[in-house]
Amino acid sequence: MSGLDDRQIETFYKQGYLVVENVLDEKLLLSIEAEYSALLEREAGILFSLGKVPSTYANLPFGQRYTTLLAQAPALFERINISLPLTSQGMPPDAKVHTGAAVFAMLTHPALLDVMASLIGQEIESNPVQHVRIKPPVRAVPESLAGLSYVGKTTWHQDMGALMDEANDTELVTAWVAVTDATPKNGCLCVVPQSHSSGRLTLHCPGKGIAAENYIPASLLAGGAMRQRVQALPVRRGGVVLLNRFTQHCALPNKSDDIRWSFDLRYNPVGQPSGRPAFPSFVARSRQHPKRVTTNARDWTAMWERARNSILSGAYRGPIFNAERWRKYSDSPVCA
Ligand SMILES: O=C(O)CCC(=O)C(=O)O
Repeated sequence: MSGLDDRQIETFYKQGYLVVENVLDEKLLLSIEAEYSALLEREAGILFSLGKVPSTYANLPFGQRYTTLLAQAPALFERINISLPLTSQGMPPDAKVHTGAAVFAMLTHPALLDVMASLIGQEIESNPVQHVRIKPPVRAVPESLAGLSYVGKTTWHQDMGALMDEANDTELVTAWVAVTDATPKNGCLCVVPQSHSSGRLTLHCPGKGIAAENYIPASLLAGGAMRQRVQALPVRRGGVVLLNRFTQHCALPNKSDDIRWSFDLRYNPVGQPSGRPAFPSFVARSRQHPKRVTTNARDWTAMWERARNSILSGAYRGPIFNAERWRKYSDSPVCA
């Protein structure tokens, strides 16, 4: 495939979302799975050597192994993420970000960038607001993690709600990549079609317990007309859901017996503020300045290492996440 056709582009602009099947090829998906298997093997070994788990569960298949380890060592979800933790209380000294070659190949995959180019042009920056979400069956999710969108369901929100004010005008597009098939049963995304046309909501409620999990209260969802209009977005492995930055969306709980695995990636035109200045953006494609393109995972890893060291050493003095942005609405009756 090479980008979107006119009808797809029109649908994206009209509806605020688009499901595109068959963007990423099987070879890439298998290499991502292999990379994560090796990562889990390493993390299981570390947890075992620290006495946090009684076994490395080496004989279990990937999904069951991850689910079992996570239930006993909840911090695991953060150690396999493709971004540093979002914290307003200081970065943990052992914070990690996974920057493997297969993930980098996904971020810069020509078919994915062609899709992006159809929407934001050929000068494309990879935005550091990006996550892996490997979600165990909801019945296996520890109570302490149920409210976290990395593990349990995801509450309604606009992606702009997670960015700092510097990115209010950034033309951000989310690319939600399915590694496993995503279905209503295992927790696919849902959107309110055309909700992007109302623009940026001035109110998200701060997450209960975890500030970064801010959400749109039901009464404010697309003018309250939510029930009639919500659309579930199933997509097959290798497919991508594209979201406008204002589109109101959520993800259902995983009521299946296996994991639901996705990556949410974001892109914006080169040079626009990312909304997360502590973390590194990189130029993924540029026709005007090809030399500025980051072409390998080693350089990308070095960017995250620098960001991490700069935050930990105190050299970076700005905020990582603006937890205060929505906290002022804590006492608002709509957030009760
Ligand atoms: O996959 C999920 O659970 C939520 C993803 C999401 O809401 C997003 O990418 O903005």
